[in-house]
Amino acid sequence: MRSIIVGTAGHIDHGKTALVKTLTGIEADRLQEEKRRGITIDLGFAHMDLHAANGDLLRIGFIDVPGHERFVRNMLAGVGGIDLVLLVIAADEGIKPQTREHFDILQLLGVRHGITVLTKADTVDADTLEVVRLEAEDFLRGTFLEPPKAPTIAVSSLTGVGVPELKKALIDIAEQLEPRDSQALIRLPIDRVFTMKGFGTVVTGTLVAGTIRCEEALEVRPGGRRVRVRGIQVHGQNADAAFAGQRTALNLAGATTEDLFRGMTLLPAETFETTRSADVSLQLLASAPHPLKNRARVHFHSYTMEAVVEILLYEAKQIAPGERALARFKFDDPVLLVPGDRFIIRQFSPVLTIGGGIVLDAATEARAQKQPDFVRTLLNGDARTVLAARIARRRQGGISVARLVAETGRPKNMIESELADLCRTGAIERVGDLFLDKPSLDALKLRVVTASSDFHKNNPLVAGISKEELRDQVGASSAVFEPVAAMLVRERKIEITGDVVHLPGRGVVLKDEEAESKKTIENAFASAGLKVPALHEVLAGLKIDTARSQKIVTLLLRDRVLIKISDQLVFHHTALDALRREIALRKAKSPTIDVTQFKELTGVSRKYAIPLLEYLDRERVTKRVGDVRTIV
Ligand SMILES: Nc1nc2c(ncn2[C@@H]2O[C@H](COP(=O)(O)OP(=O)(O)OP(=O)(O)O)[C@@H](O)[C@H]2O)c(=O)[nH]1
Ligand SMILES: [Mg+2]
Repeated sequence: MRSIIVGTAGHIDHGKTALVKTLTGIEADRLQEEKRRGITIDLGFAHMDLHAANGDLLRIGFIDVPGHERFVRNMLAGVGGIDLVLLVIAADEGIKPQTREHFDILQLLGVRHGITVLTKADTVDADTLEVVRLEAEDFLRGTFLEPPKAPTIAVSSLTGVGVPELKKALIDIAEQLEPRDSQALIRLPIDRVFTMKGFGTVVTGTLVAGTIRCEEALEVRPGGRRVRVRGIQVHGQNADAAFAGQRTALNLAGATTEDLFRGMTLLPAETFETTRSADVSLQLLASAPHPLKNRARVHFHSYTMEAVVEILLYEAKQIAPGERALARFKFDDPVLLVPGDRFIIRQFSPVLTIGGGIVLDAATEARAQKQPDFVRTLLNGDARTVLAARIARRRQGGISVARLVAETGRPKNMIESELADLCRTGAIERVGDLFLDKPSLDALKLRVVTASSDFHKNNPLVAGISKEELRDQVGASSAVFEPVAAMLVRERKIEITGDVVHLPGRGVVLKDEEAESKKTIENAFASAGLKVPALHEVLAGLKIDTARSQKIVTLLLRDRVLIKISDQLVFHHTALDALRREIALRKAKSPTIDVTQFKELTGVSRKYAIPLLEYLDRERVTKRVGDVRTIV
């Protein structure tokens, strides 16, 4: 069974609702006020089944929109998800302002299929009908509704004239439509929220992409509330699943009617992010009354959502009526947008549709500055080129598959297969869980090697640069740095010893007398046990100058050959290890030790005993309690 969504469009009172009723038998005007005033105010819904030529069932959902100029914003909430439009023109009135405005909107939203319906055919004679037909033909020239590519059918909802032809035209067009993508990520812009007795919260909308099943966990954006699908209805009938292109009602657990509004979107959980800015391709209608200036504020409509937006033009100071330009939109509040989304802009006062366009990028946080070359690639490039550009934009930061899914709104498996292609061509590379473009990765690798080599030059007596310092210097995240360092090790560009990075074959290069001095210092302390000499005395006995001998000490401390426990006292690590062992042995005899006992145990004077005990406290070998220490 195929499902398609048909929208009505056209001026007030031209017979849209009457036409939907004639086709489906359903009265789409459901509000009291609509019935009283005889006009449509909000969206109306109806449906019918037809049989395609091959006998297949065709389920047609109708979205009936209001024609009144005051309710264009409601019309906008309905037309975002339609496959096909019935442009309604009353034979007794011809083309009127909202015929034009609705038709502008349909074109800006990229609607590509439709039928022009000349309604109220019973109210005019054949000549007048012919005049209106010519007027319509003129109006539609060069558009997706240009006859004879798209049919024009005269209908009377009163007499039923033209209704069979209209149904046949609907079937013909429905058969040519590309089915919507049920494999894509779920996207349901909410158009109604209400409670149903015995069920609780119900939302409705046109499922523009994906498949929703019962019990599915979904997310509402903006806000991020998690909900569970308790029940599904498609065109008023219970269903196990709703597929892209269907009018869908969902009974939701996890949210009340106060939490949900028209304009919110239901999405797969933890997949998308909202944004406060987006880069777009914008077109100003030829009928717009003024040029659009940089920094103008306008109403923004996309699917069922509306917002206020400030327009920052990319290059021009203003856009003239009829022109296109790249722009960055700044939203007052976070919105959910995905590349490829169509939108409409309307000026504030008087409220009037002035333009629209297509969202190119909603992940503008990746670059605070405008990004003209990148945006042009998004506008003109194929899916793979766009993906490569999205990766390159992140430079050495890289980007994960999950982030690419969120940025593009495209399913994971498609992204992964394109990533595999790009990796094969060498344009991008996998780095841990992230993907980097080749030039950024090469530049980062070079920086790591250069920084390591510079460190050796500036610190000849140190084994190498610590990993963390190196990572900081090259400005990489741990997620990128670790795998890149591992790559460089495999490529024999660097070596890593413990936490220290150095170039292969490099490390500390000591001159002969320095090496000899190092041994002298080490021996002096190793043989002293706990009764260590003063460091300055040891250094004074060396053949090298103080600056160099200090560097050697730094090196010994860094490698933890010597350990400094106070400003004055330095010990060889073997002496301290032995001390720990002795303290541990003592614990078997006594759980505590005081200063006097410590002096006896180690044979050191008070001058050494106090700093040593304080060191042991810091090391959590002992714990001071008043005058004694417990052995931990
Ligand atoms: N004679 C005649 N009257 C019609 C026909 N279609 C609609 N009407 C009448 O025209 C009036 C307006 O029709 P609606 O269907 O409510 O018009 P609409 O386009 O839905 O109006 P809005 O939703 O307010 O924009 C009603 O009084 C209808 O009875 C028709 O084919 N023939
Ligand atoms: Mg109506």
